[in-house]
Amino acid sequence: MSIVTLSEFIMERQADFPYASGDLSRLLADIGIASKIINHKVNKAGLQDILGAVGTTNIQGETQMKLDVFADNALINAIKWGGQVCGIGSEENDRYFAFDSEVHRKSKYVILFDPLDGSSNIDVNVSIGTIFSIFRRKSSIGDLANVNDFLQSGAEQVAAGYVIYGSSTMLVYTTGHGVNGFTLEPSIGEFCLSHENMQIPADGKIFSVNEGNLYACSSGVREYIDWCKQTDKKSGRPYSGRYIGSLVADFHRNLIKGGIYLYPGTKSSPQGKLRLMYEANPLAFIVEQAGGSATDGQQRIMDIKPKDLHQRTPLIIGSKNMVGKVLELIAAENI
Ligand code: P6P
Repeated sequence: MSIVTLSEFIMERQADFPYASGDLSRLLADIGIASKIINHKVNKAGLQDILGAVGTTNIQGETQMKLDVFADNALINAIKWGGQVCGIGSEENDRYFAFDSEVHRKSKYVILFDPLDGSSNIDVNVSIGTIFSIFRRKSSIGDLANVNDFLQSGAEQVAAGYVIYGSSTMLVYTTGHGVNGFTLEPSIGEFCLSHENMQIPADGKIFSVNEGNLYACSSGVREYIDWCKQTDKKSGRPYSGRYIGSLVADFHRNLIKGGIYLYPGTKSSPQGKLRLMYEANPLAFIVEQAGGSATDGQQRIMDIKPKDLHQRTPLIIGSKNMVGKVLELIAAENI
């Protein structure tokens, strides 16, 4: 079977965008470069002084791990050097960056990312991931990027993707024309097409939720998890609970096998834990392109009009029929 590298694939698919000048293609390639740099470090994490905390916290008050900060810098440097964006928003930085050079002011895109999601798993060698979301800027070409370039609903995304640093390293992305996965071939240092036109099964037998939070969740969510645990009449066995504690890893498994991931709101945190702009939105774009659904329990994730770069949202995402079942039970709790 002939090898198709990420760069070759991006260039081939550029024809999906009749007016594309190649900027988005170059931006996606820059992300691929940063991912290889991060992957190299993640694979060596246990051998270098790269584990553990930096001694600082991000805007969420979460302890910044050395690898978090490394990944953030790798992405910012690769993307800034590429010159394809006028601004960057990142989980690791309180405010967005607006790049003031002539090249960057003329760029068409902004990007938001979570440089290393699941960082609490870094020290215990569990899969972690990078998640990114790309918008066309709203401000005029030549101006500095402003906050409105970033605070766009997910439906406006032009591209989104994630990298999972697991038993193998994969980059999965969409530009609104389906979802394609690329596996890093270390011997040639290239991401190679391995999962073309990914589709999530409409049904699955896997639910991913932190059951420690369940009693604080709404009755509809609790009822759904209880339902999953009932013995299934046809197969004679209940669903399986699989929760890695790393969103990208749980999402990726469910994308391939079918399943649902839930991080709902709770009484103490009605907006849940996950961030809209660089976690929920990009994965929602991917899952919908793959035939699945993503909701906050009341509305489609990609319809949410953001008010803040780091705002949180409840997230229920995965196989269409499983998400539909949760929504039925949530709707019934208000009757
Ligand atoms: P909890 C990691 O911190 C993360 O953002 C997701 O990757 C993961 O699914 C979730 O939080 C785990 O959160 O509260 O269950 O430990």
